[in-house]
Amino acid sequence: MAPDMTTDLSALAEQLLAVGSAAGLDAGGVAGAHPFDDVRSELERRREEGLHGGMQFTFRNPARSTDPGRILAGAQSLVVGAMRTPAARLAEVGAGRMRIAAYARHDHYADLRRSLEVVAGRLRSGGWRAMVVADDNALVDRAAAVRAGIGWWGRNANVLLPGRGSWFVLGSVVTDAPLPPSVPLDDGCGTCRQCLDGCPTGAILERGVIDARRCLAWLAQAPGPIPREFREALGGRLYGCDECQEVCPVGRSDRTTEGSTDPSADVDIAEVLDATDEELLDRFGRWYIAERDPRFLRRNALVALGNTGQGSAPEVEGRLSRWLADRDPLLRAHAVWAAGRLGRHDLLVGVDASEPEVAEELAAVGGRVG
Ligand code: B12
Repeated sequence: MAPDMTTDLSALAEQLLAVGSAAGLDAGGVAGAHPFDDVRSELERRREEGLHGGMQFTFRNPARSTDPGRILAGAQSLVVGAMRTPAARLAEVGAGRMRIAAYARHDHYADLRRSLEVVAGRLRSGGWRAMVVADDNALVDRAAAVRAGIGWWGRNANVLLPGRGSWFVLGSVVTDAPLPPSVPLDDGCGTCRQCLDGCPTGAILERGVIDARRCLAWLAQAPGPIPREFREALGGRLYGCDECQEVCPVGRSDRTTEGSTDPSADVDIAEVLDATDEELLDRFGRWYIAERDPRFLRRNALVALGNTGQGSAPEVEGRLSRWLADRDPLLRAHAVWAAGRLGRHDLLVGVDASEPEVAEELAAVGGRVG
């Protein structure tokens, strides 16, 4: 079907934003679909400097992830949408529990894509072509949101919405409709640097530049061992880290305490450690889990056990003993660390140290190799 050129394109843009809002989007804007050349060079620079910490995502092919024309040939515009997630709760999680970052407690991306599909449907019904992308490696979502005037680049690298903060997931409809773009916003961070000072590991190197090798959100997702120097800072986190958003003053008054009563905000360490692979993937499989291997969630749970457990409690001793005897050297090594941190060096006698990573952990905690 040929596009309906009788509708004025400004009116169409307004209609699309209204349709998006009615479909559940909390903010929207329109941007041109020309390549994000500055982001491309930034992705390449950070990759060269190792700041990506081995991540693939948008770093894998920056020429592709910064060019909407690769998603839809002849792309002219992006209709960008933001959907609110809960604001993380401000209180600490209880003993024996692990914290889940606000954006990961529910499938907000599915809701976002559904709303964007409604917008895409409106475009298609007018004869235009339209494709939805959200949290897909094909497009740099934050750059699209900034260009569409939804928010500004926060110092913590997140897109900050005026008066509301960064508790939003972002996505776009790529279309060949030449819509008039929205007006980008001015910077709203001013001289504030609470996120730089508040990041538990100093991962925000300078304005908007995250060193993923230090970022707890990435360390909790990345494969391999959690570097020892960051294990205490990981605290009781199972997935994601909200610290640089929690300390941000933008939208603080708009923040609810819904997280404190949300049953999906945290989970028992024991539940994670005792669950089968299948149970873990059933429950958390929509997350990015390296190699789709739930052992990395157990690895995080062992770190949380070491950070928050009571070394003298019989159930903690039981779990430590169970994982100190596990066949997987990654998990045995993290159990060694947890036992050491809880002062249970007595449990380390006889731990199988035939793999170097376990022997190294034992040496680091001063445990005896039996
Ligand atoms: C890789 C990735 C990560 C990585 C790396 C994050 C990073 N900062 O690079 C890890 C795993 C650490 C991560 C963590 C988080 N992420 Co993430 N992540 C992504 C992903 C897949 C790609 C991001 C990317 O391309 N980064 C590469 C770098 C180069 O881009 P950038 O950080 O945006 O850098 C720009 C700024 O520095 C900007 N800039 C900064 N200051 C200034 C000043 C001026 C004047 C200008 C012009 C530019 C500028 O220039 C850079 C280039 O554009 C996107 C989804 C997607 N497809 O886009 C989600 C995404 C960015 N993540 C998101 C979220 C929610 C998070 C977390 C909050 C989740 C959590 N609670 O744990 C944290 C926040 C950590 C943080 N402070 O960044 C949301 C962003 C929401 C928002 N409001 O901004 C996204 C968009 C997912 C989505 N679709 O909603 N994430």
